[in-house]
Amino acid sequence: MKTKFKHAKTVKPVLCVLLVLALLLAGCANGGNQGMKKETLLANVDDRGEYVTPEPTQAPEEEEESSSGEESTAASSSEEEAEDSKTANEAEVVRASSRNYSGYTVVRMNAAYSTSELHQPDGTDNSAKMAVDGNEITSWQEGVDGYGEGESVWFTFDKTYNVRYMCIKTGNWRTPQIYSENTRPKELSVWLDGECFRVTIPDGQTEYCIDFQKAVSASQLTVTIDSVYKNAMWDDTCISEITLYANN
Ligand SMILES: [Ca+2]
Repeated sequence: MKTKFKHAKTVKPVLCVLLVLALLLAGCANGGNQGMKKETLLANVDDRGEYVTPEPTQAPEEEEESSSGEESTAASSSEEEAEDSKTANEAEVVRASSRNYSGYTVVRMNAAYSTSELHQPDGTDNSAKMAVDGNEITSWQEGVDGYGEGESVWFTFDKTYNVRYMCIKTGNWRTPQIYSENTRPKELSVWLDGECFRVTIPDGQTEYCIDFQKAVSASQLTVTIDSVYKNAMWDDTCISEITLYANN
């Protein structure tokens, strides 16, 4: 009898410990921040690894304001702000040589991704990282049928930067002849996190600078081909080099 009583006494604490462990495990499964962090860093990829166009950052702020009282006023003023910021996101495109980048930091890329890339028989690397390797000879080339309108390349940074300029060499800069034979993007959507800038890059083998007119806080860049110059021999659209300059 004594033994049975002792055994029953030790079972209760063990059950309690198991119950606490089960609750802790359930908490991790529901609110694990690790998974959310990773999802934020790779915001352009869904659960199946497919590309998703970034959403503007204004939306979450709108929800917070409307849920904190004075609902109709807060919602409408928030809508006006969102509309203002859409029209405010106009960047100036100028020759890269017309801006002074001294005092600015070159943004360091952590990783590069694209919706497609061209695989060539000779094994030339045309992946996304070729657009940020500091070498104008190499390039990212989209790999879908046609001109690649709607294809994207995107990059995550090593930290959050206040980005002011984006310099870009569109087309394939390997040689002037190869430049003229390959397709160049004309209109681009440039996303710095949730802020979108739609720009038109002039044709010609010249480096251009997208001046965002303000410092844009971002840890990720997405560039989408909206349209191209359709006067080349090949329909592979290329970007040879992208350099971002930040003031931090
Ligand atoms: Ca390159």
